[in-house]
Amino acid sequence: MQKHFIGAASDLGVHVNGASLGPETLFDSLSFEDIKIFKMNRFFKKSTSQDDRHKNFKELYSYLYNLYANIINIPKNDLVLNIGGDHSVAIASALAANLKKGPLGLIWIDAHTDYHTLASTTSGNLHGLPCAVINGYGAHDLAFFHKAPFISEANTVIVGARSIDEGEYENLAHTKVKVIPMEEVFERGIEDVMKEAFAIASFNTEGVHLSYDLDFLDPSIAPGVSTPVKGGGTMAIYEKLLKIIKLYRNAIYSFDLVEFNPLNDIDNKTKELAERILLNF
Ligand SMILES: [Mn+2]
Repeated sequence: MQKHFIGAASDLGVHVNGASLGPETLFDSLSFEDIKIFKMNRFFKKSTSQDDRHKNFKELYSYLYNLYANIINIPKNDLVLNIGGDHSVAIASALAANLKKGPLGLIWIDAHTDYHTLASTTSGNLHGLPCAVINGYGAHDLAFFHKAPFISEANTVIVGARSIDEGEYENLAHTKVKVIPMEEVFERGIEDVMKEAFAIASFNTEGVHLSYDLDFLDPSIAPGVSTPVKGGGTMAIYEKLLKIIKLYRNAIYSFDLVEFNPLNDIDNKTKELAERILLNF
């Protein structure tokens, strides 16, 4: 089985710049053979208006469509490792994976739930929507290019959430998505939580799309992200999670590593953690 490293070099989904530099910075020091980087249109000027509730929508839509179309053409049984970029790029990777191999389950490791819709977002930053879009929840305008089924809410687990907006609570309350907040990760341990997550995501599915947002980790060990939230995964949790990913390797059909922002990194801390996650595959 061949591995394909995709550099989803876009930060169109977030008001902070820098996540678009993530893939190149990471691939710089690693010697992966099959790498393809998708850059943003360098002539496009990102929207910064506070009043813009759907920032960079058209540009992001075209970006995702192109990424999706490319991932679909990767042979079905090869492993796609999609490196962001902000988390909106997971819309392309997860839905392409579900089209090729579905029905898949979804495990979303993240400080945020990313469960806004175009109607509920208050910031207008579209990296706050991808988990909902992948479930086909609400108006999934960001994924009109995707005609095949979405990933079932009942097979979706969000792990590590500790920053959930009011609108997201309301959206999630209408779904069967299992949310395991960071507090619960500390209480039960990451092994127990991930065991449950894989059980839910694997139930009657053909595999799991695992989406790892680096802001799941505490900013003290991983400062190089765009939207850090205190109270996240410790170094011990990070190490355990590496082993868990290895243990469940066969259940993982495709993988995202997102939100690495080199401009916010300190002493390459985040870069080194991200590199080790990729080398783990
Ligand atoms: Mn996220």
